[in-house]
Amino acid sequence: MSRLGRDPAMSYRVIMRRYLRSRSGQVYFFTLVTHERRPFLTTDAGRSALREAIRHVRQTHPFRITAIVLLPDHLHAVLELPDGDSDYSTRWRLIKSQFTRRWRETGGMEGDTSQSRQQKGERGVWQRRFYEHTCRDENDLKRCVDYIHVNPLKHGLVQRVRDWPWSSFHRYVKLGEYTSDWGNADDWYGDEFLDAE
Ligand code: NI
Repeated sequence: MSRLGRDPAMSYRVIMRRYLRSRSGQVYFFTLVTHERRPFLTTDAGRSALREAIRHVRQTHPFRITAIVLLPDHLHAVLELPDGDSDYSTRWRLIKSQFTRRWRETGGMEGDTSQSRQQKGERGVWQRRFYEHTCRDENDLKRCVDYIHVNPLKHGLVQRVRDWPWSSFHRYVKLGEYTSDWGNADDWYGDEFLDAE
Protein backbone atom coordinates (compact mmCIF):
# COMPACT_ATOMS: atom_id res chain seq x y z
CA MET A 1 0.00 0.00 0.00
CA SER A 2 2.85 2.38 0.77
CA ARG A 3 3.94 2.31 -2.85
CA LEU A 4 0.63 3.69 -4.03
CA GLY A 5 0.94 7.31 -4.97
CA ARG A 6 4.52 7.28 -6.14
CA ASP A 7 3.73 6.34 -9.69
CA PRO A 8 1.52 8.99 -11.25
CA ALA A 9 0.21 6.89 -14.12
CA MET A 10 0.25 3.29 -15.18
CA SER A 11 -1.31 1.59 -18.10
CA TYR A 12 -4.82 0.27 -17.63
CA ARG A 13 -3.51 -3.20 -18.47
CA VAL A 14 -1.27 -3.15 -15.41
CA ILE A 15 -4.10 -1.75 -13.32
CA MET A 16 -6.50 -4.38 -14.64
CA ARG A 17 -4.19 -7.27 -13.83
CA ARG A 18 -4.05 -6.13 -10.24
CA TYR A 19 -7.76 -5.35 -10.21
CA LEU A 20 -8.75 -8.79 -11.45
CA ARG A 21 -6.42 -10.38 -8.90
CA SER A 22 -7.83 -8.57 -5.92
CA ARG A 23 -11.48 -8.31 -7.08
CA SER A 24 -12.03 -5.65 -4.47
CA GLY A 25 -13.44 -3.14 -6.92
CA GLN A 26 -11.14 -0.29 -6.11
CA VAL A 27 -10.97 1.43 -9.51
CA TYR A 28 -13.30 4.38 -10.01
CA PHE A 29 -14.15 7.03 -12.59
CA PHE A 30 -14.92 10.55 -11.31
CA THR A 31 -16.05 13.89 -12.64
CA LEU A 32 -15.53 17.03 -10.55
CA VAL A 33 -16.81 20.45 -11.64
CA THR A 34 -15.84 23.94 -10.49
CA HIS A 35 -18.32 26.23 -8.77
CA GLU A 36 -20.50 27.90 -11.41
CA ARG A 37 -18.22 26.29 -13.97
CA ARG A 38 -15.55 28.90 -13.50
CA PRO A 39 -12.69 28.18 -15.89
CA PHE A 40 -9.58 28.13 -13.70
CA LEU A 41 -8.39 24.52 -13.52
CA THR A 42 -5.96 24.72 -16.44
CA THR A 43 -4.36 28.01 -15.35
CA ASP A 44 -0.83 27.87 -13.95
CA ALA A 45 -2.16 28.58 -10.43
CA GLY A 46 -4.97 26.06 -10.79
CA ARG A 47 -2.72 23.26 -11.98
CA SER A 48 -0.16 24.02 -9.30
CA ALA A 49 -2.79 24.04 -6.54
CA LEU A 50 -4.24 20.74 -7.72
CA ARG A 51 -0.83 19.10 -7.99
CA GLU A 52 0.08 20.20 -4.46
CA ALA A 53 -3.30 19.17 -3.05
CA ILE A 54 -3.00 15.68 -4.53
CA ARG A 55 0.58 15.32 -3.30
CA HIS A 56 -0.47 16.34 0.20
CA VAL A 57 -3.52 14.06 0.42
CA ARG A 58 -1.65 11.04 -0.90
CA GLN A 59 0.69 11.15 2.07
CA THR A 60 -2.11 10.09 4.40
CA HIS A 61 -4.65 8.63 1.94
CA PRO A 62 -2.78 6.80 -0.83
CA PHE A 63 -4.20 6.34 -4.30
CA ARG A 64 -2.95 6.07 -7.84
CA ILE A 65 -4.10 8.17 -10.78
CA THR A 66 -4.74 5.71 -13.58
CA ALA A 67 -5.86 8.45 -15.98
CA ILE A 68 -6.78 12.13 -15.68
CA VAL A 69 -7.74 15.10 -17.81
CA LEU A 70 -8.04 18.72 -16.74
CA LEU A 71 -10.53 20.90 -18.59
CA PRO A 72 -10.95 24.61 -17.73
CA ASP A 73 -14.05 24.04 -15.58
CA HIS A 74 -13.99 20.33 -14.69
CA LEU A 75 -11.82 17.26 -14.46
CA HIS A 76 -12.29 13.58 -15.14
CA ALA A 77 -10.12 10.99 -13.45
CA VAL A 78 -9.81 7.25 -12.89
CA LEU A 79 -8.33 6.51 -9.48
CA GLU A 80 -7.11 3.25 -8.00
CA LEU A 81 -7.48 2.89 -4.25
CA PRO A 82 -5.60 0.39 -2.07
CA ASP A 83 -7.09 -3.06 -1.59
CA GLY A 84 -10.05 -3.01 0.73
CA ASP A 85 -10.28 0.80 0.76
CA SER A 86 -13.23 2.39 -1.02
CA ASP A 87 -13.17 5.75 0.74
CA TYR A 88 -12.86 8.01 -2.28
CA SER A 89 -15.22 10.55 -0.71
CA THR A 90 -12.70 11.46 1.99
CA ARG A 91 -9.93 11.75 -0.60
CA TRP A 92 -11.91 14.14 -2.81
CA ARG A 93 -13.08 16.16 0.18
CA LEU A 94 -9.47 16.61 1.29
CA ILE A 95 -8.21 17.34 -2.22
CA LYS A 96 -10.92 19.96 -2.70
CA SER A 97 -10.23 21.67 0.61
CA GLN A 98 -6.45 21.55 0.10
CA PHE A 99 -6.89 22.94 -3.39
CA THR A 100 -9.14 25.71 -2.12
CA ARG A 101 -6.63 26.76 0.54
CA ARG A 102 -3.80 26.97 -1.97
CA TRP A 103 -6.01 28.61 -4.56
CA ARG A 104 -7.03 31.35 -2.17
CA GLU A 105 -3.42 31.91 -1.12
CA THR A 106 -2.59 32.75 -4.72
CA GLY A 107 -5.46 35.23 -4.86
CA GLY A 108 -7.76 32.91 -6.77
CA MET A 109 -11.38 33.93 -7.09
CA GLU A 110 -14.16 32.28 -5.16
CA GLY A 111 -17.90 32.49 -5.33
CA ASP A 112 -20.57 32.00 -2.68
CA THR A 113 -19.05 31.70 0.80
CA SER A 114 -22.05 30.66 2.85
CA GLN A 115 -21.23 29.21 6.25
CA SER A 116 -22.19 25.68 5.27
CA ARG A 117 -19.86 25.80 2.31
CA GLN A 118 -17.03 27.22 4.44
CA GLN A 119 -17.50 24.37 6.89
CA LYS A 120 -17.07 21.96 4.03
CA GLY A 121 -13.79 23.65 3.15
CA GLU A 122 -15.00 24.26 -0.37
CA ARG A 123 -15.76 28.00 -0.21
CA GLY A 124 -17.40 28.48 -3.55
CA VAL A 125 -14.55 27.02 -5.55
CA TRP A 126 -15.87 23.53 -6.30
CA GLN A 127 -19.34 22.15 -6.86
CA ARG A 128 -20.23 20.18 -3.80
CA ARG A 129 -21.25 16.97 -5.51
CA PHE A 130 -19.21 14.83 -7.83
CA TYR A 131 -20.00 12.01 -10.24
CA GLU A 132 -18.68 8.51 -9.47
CA HIS A 133 -18.74 5.33 -11.48
CA THR A 134 -17.18 2.05 -10.32
CA CYS A 135 -15.21 0.37 -13.09
CA ARG A 136 -16.61 -3.15 -13.19
CA ASP A 137 -14.30 -4.93 -15.63
CA GLU A 138 -11.48 -4.42 -18.07
CA ASN A 139 -13.67 -3.21 -20.93
CA ASP A 140 -15.38 -0.73 -18.64
CA LEU A 141 -12.05 0.59 -17.41
CA LYS A 142 -10.77 0.90 -20.98
CA ARG A 143 -13.90 2.86 -21.91
CA CYS A 144 -13.40 5.22 -18.96
CA VAL A 145 -9.73 5.77 -19.78
CA ASP A 146 -10.50 6.41 -23.46
CA TYR A 147 -13.32 8.75 -22.50
CA ILE A 148 -10.91 10.77 -20.37
CA HIS A 149 -8.33 11.06 -23.11
CA VAL A 150 -10.74 12.00 -25.89
CA ASN A 151 -12.55 14.51 -23.68
CA PRO A 152 -10.80 17.73 -24.86
CA LEU A 153 -11.84 16.79 -28.39
CA LYS A 154 -15.43 16.12 -27.28
CA HIS A 155 -15.53 19.57 -25.69
CA GLY A 156 -14.19 21.19 -28.86
CA LEU A 157 -11.04 22.48 -27.16
CA VAL A 158 -8.65 20.96 -29.70
CA GLN A 159 -8.78 19.34 -33.12
CA ARG A 160 -6.50 16.46 -32.12
CA VAL A 161 -6.21 14.66 -28.77
CA ARG A 162 -2.45 15.10 -28.72
CA ASP A 163 -2.79 18.89 -28.83
CA TRP A 164 -4.30 19.04 -25.31
CA PRO A 165 -1.41 19.15 -22.83
CA TRP A 166 -3.24 18.51 -19.54
CA SER A 167 -4.08 14.82 -19.57
CA SER A 168 -2.39 11.47 -19.06
CA PHE A 169 -2.74 10.77 -22.80
CA HIS A 170 0.91 11.63 -23.40
CA ARG A 171 2.10 9.13 -20.79
CA TYR A 172 -0.06 6.46 -22.40
CA VAL A 173 1.52 7.18 -25.77
CA LYS A 174 4.94 6.68 -24.17
CA LEU A 175 3.70 3.40 -22.69
CA GLY A 176 2.61 2.30 -26.14
CA GLU A 177 -1.11 2.20 -25.29
CA TYR A 178 -2.02 4.66 -28.05
CA THR A 179 -0.44 6.03 -31.17
CA SER A 180 0.10 9.77 -31.00
CA ASP A 181 -2.66 10.35 -33.58
CA TRP A 182 -5.22 8.37 -31.56
CA GLY A 183 -8.70 9.76 -30.98
CA ASN A 184 -11.68 10.76 -33.10
CA ALA A 185 -14.58 12.74 -31.69
CA ASP A 186 -17.01 10.80 -33.89
CA ASP A 187 -16.07 7.48 -32.31
CA TRP A 188 -17.86 6.09 -29.29
CA TYR A 189 -15.92 6.43 -26.06
CA GLY A 190 -18.30 5.73 -23.21
CA ASP A 191 -21.03 8.21 -24.05
CA GLU A 192 -22.99 7.03 -21.04
CA PHE A 193 -20.74 9.40 -19.14
CA LEU A 194 -22.12 12.43 -20.94
CA ASP A 195 -24.54 12.86 -18.05
CA ALA A 196 -21.43 13.29 -15.90
CA GLU A 197 -20.34 16.37 -17.80
NI1 NI B 1 -15.67 16.56 -19.82
